Amino acid sequence: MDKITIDRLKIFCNHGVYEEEKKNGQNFYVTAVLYLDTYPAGVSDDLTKSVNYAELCQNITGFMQENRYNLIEAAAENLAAYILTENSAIHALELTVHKPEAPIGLPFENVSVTIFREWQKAYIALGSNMGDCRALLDSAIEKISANPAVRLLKKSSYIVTKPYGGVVQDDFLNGCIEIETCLSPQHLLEFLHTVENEAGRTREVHWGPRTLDLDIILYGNKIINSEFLTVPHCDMQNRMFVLEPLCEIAPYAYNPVFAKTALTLKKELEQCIK
Ligand code: ROI
Repeated sequence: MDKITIDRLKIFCNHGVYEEEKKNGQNFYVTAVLYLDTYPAGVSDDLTKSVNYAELCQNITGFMQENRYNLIEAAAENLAAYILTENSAIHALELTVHKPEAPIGLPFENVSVTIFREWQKAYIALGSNMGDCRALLDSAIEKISANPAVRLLKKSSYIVTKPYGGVVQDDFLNGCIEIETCLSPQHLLEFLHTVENEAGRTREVHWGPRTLDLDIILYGNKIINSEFLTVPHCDMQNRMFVLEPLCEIAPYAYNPVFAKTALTLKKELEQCIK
């Protein structure tokens, strides 16, 4: 991807842990490497097809001066989210916050933090089999879309499905959405848990009835096996209630563990259950 770099934008502001830093302020410098496609602006010579770096520098300065953080990590994190959500042309961002006047009490040249954040495509499976299922799924999608760090790209139809997993319970209503997000997989998971909790989700019976279930099915082409999260979803290949709505909106969505598309996984599952 192409990039535009803003090098060491000087900003006087008041971030820091110590009272003196909060009161007196000091110089910070921001370096931002913006990853975007410069081709449309390159061939048209039209500023509206790119990022206006003068305007962005003003906005970065405003953000750094209007907000206060103890840590340069927090300043960088929040500034990155602000830049990515306010500028749809920027796909990814490497951001450095330098603090060369930090109160270290020893001779040093600079201290800085550098983070990389990007928009990624992800697929979320939705399910409900308690209460007004349709209203619960609609409201979940509304809440997900209202997060500035998420853009809703596609939404499948809802389908009624028989419960999978052996527990005797009511039929489910299932669907799937395609989103773009600049939340990390872990933060996306935490956000989805808050949406589930707001829908009154409790976790009583394993694989039992639920008001709302939101599962990350795919996140870019990342493979994640952490204590809290497995992506691609570890059982998606066996779940027609996931593959059918997924194939409706993204038949060529790619599962990097199996090196297969959603459509191939669905065809294979259809063969299995025939
Ligand atoms: N079965 C169906 N049909 N739909 C679901 O959303 C669903 N979700 C689950 C279990 C209980 C495994 N079974 C399901 O989590």
